[in-house]
Parts: sequence; structure tokens; C-alpha cells
Amino acid sequence: MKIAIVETRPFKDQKPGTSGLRKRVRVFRQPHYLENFVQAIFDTQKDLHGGTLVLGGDGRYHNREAIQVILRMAAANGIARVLVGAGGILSTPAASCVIRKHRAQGGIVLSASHNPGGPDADFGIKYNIANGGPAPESVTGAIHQATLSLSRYHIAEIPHVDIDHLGETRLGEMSVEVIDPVADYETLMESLFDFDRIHALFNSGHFHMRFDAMHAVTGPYAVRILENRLGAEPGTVMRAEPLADFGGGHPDPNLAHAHDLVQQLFGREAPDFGAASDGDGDRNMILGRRFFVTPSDSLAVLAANAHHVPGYRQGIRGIARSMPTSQAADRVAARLGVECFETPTGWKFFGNLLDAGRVTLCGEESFGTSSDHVREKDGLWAVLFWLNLLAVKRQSVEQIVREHWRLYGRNYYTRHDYEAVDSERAEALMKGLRDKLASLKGQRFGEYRVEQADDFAYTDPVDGSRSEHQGLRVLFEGGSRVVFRLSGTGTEGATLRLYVERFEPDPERHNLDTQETLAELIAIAEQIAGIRAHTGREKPDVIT
Ligand code: VG1
Ligand code: CO
Repeated sequence: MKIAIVETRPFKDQKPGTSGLRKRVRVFRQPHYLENFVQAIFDTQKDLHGGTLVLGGDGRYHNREAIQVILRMAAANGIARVLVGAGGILSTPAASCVIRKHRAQGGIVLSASHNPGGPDADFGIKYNIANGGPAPESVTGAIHQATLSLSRYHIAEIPHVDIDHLGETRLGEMSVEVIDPVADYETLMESLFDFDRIHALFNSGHFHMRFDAMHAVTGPYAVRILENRLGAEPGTVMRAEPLADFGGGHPDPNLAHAHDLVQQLFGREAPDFGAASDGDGDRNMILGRRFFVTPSDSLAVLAANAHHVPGYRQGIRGIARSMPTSQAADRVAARLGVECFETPTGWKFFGNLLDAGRVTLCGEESFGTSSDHVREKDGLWAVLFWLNLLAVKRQSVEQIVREHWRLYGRNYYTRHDYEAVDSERAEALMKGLRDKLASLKGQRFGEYRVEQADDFAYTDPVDGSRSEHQGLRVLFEGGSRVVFRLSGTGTEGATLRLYVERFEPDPERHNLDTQETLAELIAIAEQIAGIRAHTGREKPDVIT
């Protein structure tokens, strides 16, 4: 096997964001662009030398080409063994599962997650470490540093590798094992959930669900597990086939982008349960019949009911949520008497807490929920968890959530996204607000009084690492809050996220319209930050 050493020059824009490096496909297709980033991974992650790498992606445009390049570079960089998902497919949670199960030293997942795909859309690459989780900031920082001074990369001169048939081949010294992308994951799910009971629920003939795979990676997983294994009727999974451009859609499971699913669940003769997941399968949206479960509530409900599920029968050790996620889970943790952590946005901040055994469940308001079974958020896992609860409790989704609110109170919650805003204007908004924070304390806005206002920073309780500037928070007396953040996953301009939350203990007031009951707080956010003036936008692009 001949190895070429190719001369290259550094790219200055290879700094990973909230979850990996995401760019337009045309950026990734520039000569040497992908190769440089991959070489930076191999140069900095020494354990991979002589070790095992897991490789797969969400099937988006450019996935297959990138896999071929990475295989050739892995062979040239002394990787001993690569486990690659057949067809180049591995969902993010499945990759995490495979890394852990096969004790790999790391993994590369090719995905830009919920961002659209296709020749004019987005591509992405994420590196996961040996615990199966997203690389922490220390690792992404080192990779980024390496990209800034890269002058050559190593690549084997070999023909195309067949990744479509299961089995092992050799590339020089390196072995390539093409694995079934679903099998290990399915086994893990079966070890956590009561498959017999869920099967009986589907068999009863009184329970119907729809799962929207959004033409993204979860299709094959959902068909195999929900339909083939658990007996859901054929056709339960919609948009099941992974397509390179996600069928032209935006593989983001929210009320706007999973439009058909939402219509079915809110229509006449609606099924009992609906769910969707995103491009790389780590997000989930949960719907009941004519009922939307906010991701923050979903985390709280799963935590409060975990003992009904075999994998969590012993109880949970603690809960972690990202800062902008509603405080509903905190109330559950308090009642259970377990620790609750508030981390910055991004799954990488949960890794240490999970590894240290301090938390069992984690969640983000952005449709991410998971547990210590892997080190990523896990869309289908959340769906199976809900199915297990539905099978045990024999209540509707709505009944379960309403009962939860009665017991714990309701955290009304919304997120407003202003997408593709001019970056300088977005920065100016954040700077203006940051400068103002100190003066907000004690100020009264209508019925709300500011208790605290700060620029959120986090010190990891396990390794002491510190992360600053993780979002601007205005906290009001009584637990209401507004939070401002700039997205770290977009590829065009800036995306401003406004998160709004209000706690309502009174069960008589649990039936209000979310946007109406939060209208005053939304107006206060506008008053404090001047969103309209800064962004030039009259209203948000997406309201969740
Ligand atoms: C968003 C979400 C964040 C999530 C991240 C990756 O990040 O807010 O909670 O962890 O996407 O999710 P940002 O920086 O755009 O707000 V995924 O499913 O796109 O990998
Ligand atoms: Co995702």
C-alpha cells in the first residue's frame, strides 16, 4: 500500500462549534479541507494509533465520499481497525453505543445534524472520544489548534473500499469491518426497555403511533425496532428512507419542520402517539393525540417515572440539564432527593457527570434527551422510554403530562429563534445586553422583578474546567427567566435564541396558551435587549 504525503495549507475557519465542525458542502469540498481536519484529529488523538476508530454518518450528501477519504487517511495514519456502519450509516447515538461496546478509542460521525443537506446545504464532522461522547472543549480546542499550523496530511493510495457489504477487508495493515448499523443499538435498547410489554401494547389493536424519520438516519433503526421487532403496524414510520438531501426538508423535529406528522397528530382520527427525530438521530419530538410535549417537560416526566422502566428500576442518580432548559426537571430531582446540574448548551458538557456516575438522565430544551446508556443524546431511546411508560401506565400522553403538572406545577416554556441574522448586529445585541446586566438587578418590569442577571459560566464539577460566555440570563423572582444565546451550530450569519420560562403552581392555570401566558416576559425581553432594533426583524423565524 502506497502512502502519499500531501502538502497543504491551514484553513483558518476549522473551529468546532456546539457540536462539531459544520460548513456548507461547497466549503468541505474545497481541496484538502476535509483532509486537513481529519489529519488534525489523527495528529492530536494519539490513542487512535494502533487503536480502533468507529466511522459513520447520517447519510447526507457527501457522506460516502467523505467516508472513503477518512478510510484512506486512517490506513495511512496507523489506525489498526475501523468499524464502519454499512452504507456509511450510523446514527449519533448508535455510534456512541458502538464506540463503548467495542472499546474503540474514538469515533467520527459525519453529520450536520438538524441542518439541511444537499449540494447547497450543510455537511459536518464530529469527533467522539473513547467514552462514546462528543469531544470535550479541551479536545476540540487541540484539534482546532492543530488545523492552524497543518502543512501535510497522510493518505493511502488505494481504490474505493466497499462499505455496502458486511464483513472484514484489509487496507494494508488496517482492518475495515463493515458492521450492521442497527444491531448493537437494538441490543442495547432491548436491555433497557420492556420490549414484551411494548409489543403487547402494539398488538392490542387499540394503540397507534406515527414516527417521522424525516428521511434522515433514524429510518432504518425505527423500522427495525418499532415495526419489525415491536410489532407496530407497517407504515408506522413515515419518511423512513435516508436520503442525501432529506427529501428537500429540514431534518429538525419541531412543530414547524415535522409538519405532516403534526397535522396527523392534531387531525381527526389522530393516532395515540407521535414522534420524530433529526438528521443524525439524536433528537426527539414527542406528541400525544392533539398534544405537544415540550422537551423540557419530557425530561422531567421521564425522570419522575424512570422506575417504571426496567433499565432504571433502581432509580436515577441525578439529572443534568442545559442552562436554557426549563427548570421542570429540577423539581423532580428535588423531590427524588438527587443532584441536579445546570450545564452550558451542548451534549459534551454532560460527559464528565455521566462518567463519574453523578447523573443518570440528561436533557436539553432543543429536543435532546438521553441517559448514561450512551454518551450522546438519543432520539429513539426517548421514544422507546415513552412507549414503555404508555404500556405500563395505560394513560394517554396528555394524561401523563397533566398529572405531572398537577404534582409539580407547570413550567411554561418557549424558544424564539431569529435565524441568519447579520453577525455584527447579533453581536451588538449581545454586547449591549451584557453591558447592561449589572444594572438590571432589582429592577421591576410589570409584575416581574429581576433577582439576578449574568453571563452564564460553568465550572465542571468533575475536572474543574471552566466555560464562559454561555448565554445571558435575566432571572426574575419566583423562577421566571429570559435567556439570550447565539447559536453555535449555524452556517450562515448568526442565530439568536431567546428562551422564556414562567413557573405556574396553580393547577387551575395549567391550561393557558403558552405564547399568551409568556407574552409579558417576551415583551420584557424585547424591552431589555431591543431585539427588533438590533436584528431588523419583526418576529422570530421559528417559535417552539
Ligand atoms: C443546538 C442546540 C443545542 C444542541 C446542539 C446540537 O445548538 O441549541 O442544545 O446541543 O444544537 O444538536 P446551538 O448552539 O445552535 O443552540 V444536534 O442534534 O444539531 O447535534
Ligand atoms: Co442531531
